[in-house]
Amino acid sequence: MSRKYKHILFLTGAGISAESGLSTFRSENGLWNNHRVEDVATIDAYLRNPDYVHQFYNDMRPELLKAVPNPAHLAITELQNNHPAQIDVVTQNVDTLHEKAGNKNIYHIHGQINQIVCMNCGYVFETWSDINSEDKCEKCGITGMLKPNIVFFGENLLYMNKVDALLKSCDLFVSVGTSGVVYPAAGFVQIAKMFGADTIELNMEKTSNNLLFDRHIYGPAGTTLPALVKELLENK
Ligand code: BV8
Repeated sequence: MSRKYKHILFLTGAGISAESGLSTFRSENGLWNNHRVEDVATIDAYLRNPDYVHQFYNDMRPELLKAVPNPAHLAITELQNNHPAQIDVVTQNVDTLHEKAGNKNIYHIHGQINQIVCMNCGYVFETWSDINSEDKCEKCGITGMLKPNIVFFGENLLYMNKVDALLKSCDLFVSVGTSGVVYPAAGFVQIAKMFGADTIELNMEKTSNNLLFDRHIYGPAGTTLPALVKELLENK
């Protein structure tokens, strides 16, 4: 792959944050193994028992607040600072490790743990504190309509128009640390490929999507992504 890339798109998942000590979702001791997804990450669950869902995310916030980026996140900053291509980061992660690493052009398609949205007026604000169903929206004053600004199963993704344009324009699509089972993100590689991008998958193991990638690099992202960035900078 010695193409001179003009537009590189990263799609990241929980695996890129694993070496920062954050749990992934679908490994043996993953986030979902202690909870049924249906009980915490669906809009019905939230409407049925908002405080149970609030507690799940209230418990997650302190861990994500203190997490630090690892060499995988930092490698993207290195590439963005030294490669002439447009470089975008589409992440399924709700942590803020890409921001903490200094990455630019970040799109949190599944939302962010430190953002709250009012389901009455749509007001979005940032906080790392606990929220619960008694809290009032500071914009419209309504109580009990605040929700983590996280995309639950059955909800539409954020930034989809922008991401659609990025997928059609990129000439290199790099997936990092995602099992490729959650849609529509799992289908992004297909769109990029259809529009002519080279596709590379960095993961710990083969994923359900692997036939769609031209190249596979298995191993911890903290090691494999810096090596790929070095290769891209040698061919810029
Ligand atoms: C939608 C928020 C339209 C909560 C999340 C049937 C078939 C196909 C699709 C569907 C279907 N039924 C329903 C659907 C749609 C559904 C879906 O895809 N379901 C799947 C599970 C079957 N999708 C949706 O509902 C989406 N919305 O479609 O809207 C719509 C509208 C109305 C009605 C219907 C449809 C919404 C999807 C978003 C859901 N929210 N999270 C939270 O984050 O707390 S999803 C959740 O999974 C996270 O966001 C996470 O980011 C995402 C993907 O998980 P991964 O990041 O891939 O993590 P995972 O643990 O799975 O994998 C980690 C990988 O890293 C592993 O492969 C591992 O090997 C690797 N790894 C580990 N360590 C390392 C590493 N790699 C490198 N280095 C390491 N060190």
